[in-house]
Amino acid sequence: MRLVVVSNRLPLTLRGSAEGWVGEPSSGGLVTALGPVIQRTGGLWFGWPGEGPERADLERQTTLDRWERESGFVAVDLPRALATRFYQGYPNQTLWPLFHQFPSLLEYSPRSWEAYVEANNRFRDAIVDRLEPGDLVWVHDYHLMLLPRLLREAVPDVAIGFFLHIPFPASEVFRILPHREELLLGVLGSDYAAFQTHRHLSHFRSSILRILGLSSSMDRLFLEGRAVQLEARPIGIAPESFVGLLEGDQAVGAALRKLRRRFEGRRILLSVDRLDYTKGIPERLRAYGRLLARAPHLRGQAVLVQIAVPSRERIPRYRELKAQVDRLVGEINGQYGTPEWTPVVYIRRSVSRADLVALYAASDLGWVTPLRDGMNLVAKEYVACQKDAAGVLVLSEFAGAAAEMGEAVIVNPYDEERTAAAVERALALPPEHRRERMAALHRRVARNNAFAWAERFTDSLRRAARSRLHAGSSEPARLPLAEATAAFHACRNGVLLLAYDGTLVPLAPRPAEASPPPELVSLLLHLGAEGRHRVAIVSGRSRVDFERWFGDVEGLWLAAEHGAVLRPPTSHEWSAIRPSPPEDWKEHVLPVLEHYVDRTPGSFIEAKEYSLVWHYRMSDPEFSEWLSNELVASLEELLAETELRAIRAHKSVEVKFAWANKGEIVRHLEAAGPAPDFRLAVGDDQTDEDLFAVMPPEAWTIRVGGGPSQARFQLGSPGDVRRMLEAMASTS
Ligand code: ADQ
Repeated sequence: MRLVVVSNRLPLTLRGSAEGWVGEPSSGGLVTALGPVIQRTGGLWFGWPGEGPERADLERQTTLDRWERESGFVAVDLPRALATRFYQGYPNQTLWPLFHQFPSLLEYSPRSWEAYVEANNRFRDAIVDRLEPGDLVWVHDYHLMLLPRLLREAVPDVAIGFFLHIPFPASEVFRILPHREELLLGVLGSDYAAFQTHRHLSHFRSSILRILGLSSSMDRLFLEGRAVQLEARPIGIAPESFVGLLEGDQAVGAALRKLRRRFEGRRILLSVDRLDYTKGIPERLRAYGRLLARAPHLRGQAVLVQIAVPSRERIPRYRELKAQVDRLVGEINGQYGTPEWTPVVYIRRSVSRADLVALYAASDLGWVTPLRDGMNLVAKEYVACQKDAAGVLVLSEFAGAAAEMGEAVIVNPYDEERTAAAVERALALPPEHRRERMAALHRRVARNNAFAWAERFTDSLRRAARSRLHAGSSEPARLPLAEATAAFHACRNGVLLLAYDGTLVPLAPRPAEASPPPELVSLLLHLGAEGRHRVAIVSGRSRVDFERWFGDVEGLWLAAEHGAVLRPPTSHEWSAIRPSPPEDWKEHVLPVLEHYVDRTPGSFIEAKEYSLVWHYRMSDPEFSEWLSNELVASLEELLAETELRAIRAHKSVEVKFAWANKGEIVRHLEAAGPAPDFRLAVGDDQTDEDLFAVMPPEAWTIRVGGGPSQARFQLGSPGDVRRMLEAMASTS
């Protein structure tokens, strides 16, 4: 299987030089880990190759063609104006600050959103042109969150995975985002979506629940009849590309010796970051200032080496940060520096891999304190270079890396005083103690490396896509509309059983608000063709609701309370399917439900003749979902020896008689006329499964919304059901 990687940048950036167009390689762990897989599987890597020239350039195009031929790197060229609006717009000025929990830095304009959509579409077009059956497509990061869905729509069967490198924010923060629904649905176009940590994954799940109303389990969710697998899959580094240099490279050896000479007798504290406001550089510098203030013995001894690569310099916030860092470095060096000692050595550019490795190895302390970070690879690189050494890692609790690096000294970077104290303590730890911690960290970094990460991701993606293709019985197929319509048109005696809420009408926040529009009633009557076909609404609703909405209507069968009571089309009389049971059971169940109402603001009880329901549609979705499990468990215990059952439905728990189920009603309806030659049953929740279960195999059983079901077919929404019924009514 070919691996097709999609990331916003290609591993090579194209630059014009005196010798013509040249590709400058980027050296991230992503390229190191995925490059060999691309090579081995004859795969492709799609990405932007860097800014293009004003006018078409033949030589440039020839270079790009060669990249594609030789390395599988496919350039997705974006017109200049679009590229600028895209990179400086929605991803970096809207998503980046918001996902890192800086909502006050969020900038948004409709034009930047349009550029985001346009760029994602261009990626889709480039990929679709070159896809082959069996390809595994792996989409990376926040620049391309719409892409999985765009690809799914264009090539429904393709295997698509998505990995988010940056944090996914708490749902309260995420919901601020303009176009939040599109982003979530975009990602859910994939078969498998993975995040750096369980916390990010759980934020994603709660956003899906709160914004799209879709529940998920820990590791998957259903939508549109597909499963999307979810997982936390922390990225690793390629340790050999650091350790290898350390052990075998002469330049690194020389650099290391030079550093040791220069800083002899001193303690090196090292920070390496992109110059980004999420990395906590000013906070760190201030904490260092406090450290020097509180620990005079470190003056003249400690040196903070801060390396910061400028990035996104066209965005004003980044220019401000640069000025702020310059100022803070100046202040500390001015206040504490001596002719023999500079407290902060500040290097504001990219350093070579050799120099970086030497610095990592020579440092006594790795100071990695982002305010928020998806993972933070610097923490892992530092550990990789400290094999058998006694360096200590000071790590922010807000870096994804903290979830895996418990042996580090974990700090809250916003608390500068305590950070300073923690650094002071870390420097004072006995060497044996430091060595032990570092050894444990080192083993983990070596094991959860970039190769293992890539392999596990592709394995999970492959499995997720395979289970979608072979979903078999648990997942109904899409309804072949023309065929169903034709079968109905050809029949003489049809029986049509239709659930109400969530099937004929959308779910309403308050049950009383879900009244049927008049066109729906006439559509249903029309389908009945004056008694030729039996059309029944089969619902858990009470007969009071039915009376209010369908009181004067003649021509429809109405089954209320899941089929406990029935009203035939020609009469206004309801009859019970079984003799009325004594009502005293309610006295036992009601107090239990009331206890849950008291605990769950926004929830309420609906009392019907044959059942009691606890509704929590308007309550906090996560809390009430969790509480409903507890309720069902305690009801099951209470009702064990009775005819009553506790049933879960959409955002509700219902206590009803086991015999009052929708399956019972089928028998009654079939007996009420000639043997049917067409059967249709449409429903959307668990109680409708009783209906599907008693239908013969050739019946048209349809589940509305995703998820496993005994139905043969599925439709997406009540709107789709309406369109189907209209098609059936059109010539009947
Ligand atoms: P970044 O925000 O770029 O990545 P990080 O994980 O720290 O952050 O990676 C930075 C890389 O750049 C490291 O490999 C580091 O060695 C290198 N680097 C930084 N400064 C340098 C300098 N001055 N000279 C040379 N090299 C330098 C995003 C997310 C992270 C996530 C990664 C990977 O923001 O949270 O860890 O993707 O998923």
